[in-house]
Amino acid sequence: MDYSNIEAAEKGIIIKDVKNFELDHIFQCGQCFRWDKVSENKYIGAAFGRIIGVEKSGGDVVLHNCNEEDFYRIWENYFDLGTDYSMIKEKLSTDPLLKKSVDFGRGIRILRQEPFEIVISFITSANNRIPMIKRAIDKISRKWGSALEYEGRTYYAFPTPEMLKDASEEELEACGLGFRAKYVKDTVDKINRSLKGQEGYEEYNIYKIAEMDDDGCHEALQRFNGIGPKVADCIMLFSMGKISAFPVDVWVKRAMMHFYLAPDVSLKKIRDFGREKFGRESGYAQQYLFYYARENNIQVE
Ligand code: 8HG
Repeated sequence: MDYSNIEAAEKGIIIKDVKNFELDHIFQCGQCFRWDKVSENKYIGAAFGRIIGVEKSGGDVVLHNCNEEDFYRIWENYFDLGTDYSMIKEKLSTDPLLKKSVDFGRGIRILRQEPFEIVISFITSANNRIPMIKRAIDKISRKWGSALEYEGRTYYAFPTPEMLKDASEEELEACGLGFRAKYVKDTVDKINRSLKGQEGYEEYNIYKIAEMDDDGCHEALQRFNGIGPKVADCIMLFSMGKISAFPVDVWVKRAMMHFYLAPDVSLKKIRDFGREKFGRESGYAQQYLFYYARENNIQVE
């Protein structure tokens, strides 16, 4: 566990003695799209139908607009506070090449996000850039999500499958999804049918998929149009607790080539190599590498 206890504060709670928790590392390492930096020590973001402010204060973390009940129901798990990241980092740092990335992103935690939001977000991520993905997800939330008030401003939660059920391909395209709009529409439709128990759609229940073992989950997600191996890896790692996932995008590819591999290697081979090398907890290694490569803009000759 990476904190000692929580205390009540005015309109929020204080998480005491939090280890391995850096706001920039967590929110800018590529795993989430709904958090904004509002000052040096504070981010505001929406998840699980709530809006909160997260502030670092010495060794503590303050969650604004949050009560004790929400902390134990949502945020303790969301921030993966039950996991001891010192142990993970120690293990990964025995590889001297990986240690550099681990030291750089020492405050990363893998967020446990809502599966439906993450399925749609990472379908949107295909051949896309992070600022564009963020903008599209924001537009979808404004158009179909519930309004949330915080400090006199209005924010929007990411919509549920039910709220998105009538979104047309044209409307989704207008949110900046481009060619991905048809995949999002089709996926929303399949998920809604499966959640209603419609015959023939059982295999599209993402909450059941989340309970499968890692390899089964990776395979099942790829039954949706618009989800290939890379997107499936991101979804299972960022919302289904499958930490052996190893998403290989252009940054992880560059990092792996920079540190370990010859240039002309396929994405599939890089994935297999990474999982072989880093084992059951490959997802963590991948996140330190992604953050290091992207922040340092590493290039491979
Ligand atoms: O955290 C991420 N890991 C990997 N491997 N790829 C990611 C992450 N986040 C993210 O957006 N991507 C993908 O990288 C989406 C997009 O294809 C590209 C943006 O740099």
